[in-house]
Amino acid sequence: MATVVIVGAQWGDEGKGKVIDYLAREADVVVRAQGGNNAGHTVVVGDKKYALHLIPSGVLNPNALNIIGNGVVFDPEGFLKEIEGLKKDGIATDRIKVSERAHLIFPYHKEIDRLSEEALGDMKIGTTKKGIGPCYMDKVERIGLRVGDMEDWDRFEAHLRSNIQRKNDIIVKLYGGSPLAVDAIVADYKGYAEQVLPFVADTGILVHEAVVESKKVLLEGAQGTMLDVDYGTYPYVTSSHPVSGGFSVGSGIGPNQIEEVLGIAKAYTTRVGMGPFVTELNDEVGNAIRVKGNEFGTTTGRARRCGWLDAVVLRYSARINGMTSVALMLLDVLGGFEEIKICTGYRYKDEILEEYPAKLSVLEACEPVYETFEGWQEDLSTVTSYDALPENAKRYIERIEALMGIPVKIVSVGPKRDQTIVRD
Ligand code: 2SA
Ligand code: MG
Repeated sequence: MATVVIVGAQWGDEGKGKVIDYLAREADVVVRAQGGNNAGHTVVVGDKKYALHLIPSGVLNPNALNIIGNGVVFDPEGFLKEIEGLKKDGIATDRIKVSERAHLIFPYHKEIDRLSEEALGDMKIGTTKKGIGPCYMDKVERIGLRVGDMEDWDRFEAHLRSNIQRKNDIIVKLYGGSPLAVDAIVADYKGYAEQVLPFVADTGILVHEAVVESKKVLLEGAQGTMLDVDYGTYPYVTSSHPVSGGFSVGSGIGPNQIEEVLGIAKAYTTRVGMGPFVTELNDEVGNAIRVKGNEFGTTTGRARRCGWLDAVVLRYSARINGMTSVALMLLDVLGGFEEIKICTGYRYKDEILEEYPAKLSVLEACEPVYETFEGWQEDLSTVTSYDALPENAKRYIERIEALMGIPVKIVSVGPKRDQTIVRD
């Protein structure tokens, strides 16, 4: 392992947390570069389950440096709660650094996220309501406040007061909501500043140095390719770039310094929130997958939509990310089905599409074209080598490799660290 990006190949929740934790045991540095605490990574160590949202999964490795990069939107309240939780479990939090350039999330971002979703009605995105989109909007509008700005308190406070006033105007006049209390927010952030500033650094330098010194650097993706603001199912996307290209900008290294792109794909497909999903199963099979795979959001607890594996998505995802290999997750969940399916193309009017369409109107009219595979009845959760997998499971994996044109290097058969098959 050198400098590796871990990227979600689908709509998030592919099991990235587990792979990151697995690789983070050998990593010197683990970096988050986009998104915020809308992410939810579940990591299982022994019998203990950790739900991480903002802090990189490498925090469970006592030797790794954990970096929240400049591309992240940073909610200090959420961050401090997570720190608190980790401390309670006896996990050291002194190896966490936060970029001074990361943009701060404020209560008005969350409030506007909520009100905007409400106003959209049937057209709502189904966001996590963590204020992610509104915070990135301010960043791009160039009125945002960054973590490092809290160091010059007087200047920060003046800017914050003016921002709250401006946002209150929007909350009241545009959405008919109630204005937020200015002094209370200022006081809260004064408290956060004291607690957060000791973590702050020019993190780009730290990542660069690690790369130059050939240390093992893991760039930890959140969400997934199909939620990318450019490449995902726009507008049903998040406001950042979860694709591999986003990691250079979001962490502060050059694109040529990223050596490997490991895509994480679930053995089936899920998404939370609204938007097109060609292989969605609104039936008993979909339900069975949801229950067996425990497909409920780590951040919001929402039931995830479930369906068969979509190789149109995976091929697209492999291309956009320049994926060099794949980790196939949650394969054990597919055990017990008589037959399982992979979607290899979309039927649209009289055509078969093999490339993922950009237009919602086309996507909504697409029907999946399936290849059907014989299932396996064996329980995979105790299988420790590729050879010991049932033939039908191997056939399924090898077909995925052929469809994506890259090797499946890791197969996961359960949430625990030792339920991981690594192929040479
Ligand atoms: P947002 O809040 O603006 O980023 O929402 C925009 C869309 O992005 C989706 N999104 C996610 N999809 C899957 N997993 C995510 N994280 C949590 C988890 C989700 C949860 O890991 O389980 O707990 O519900 C995540 N974060 C954002 C979101 O559903 C919208 O479709
Ligand atoms: Mg998740």
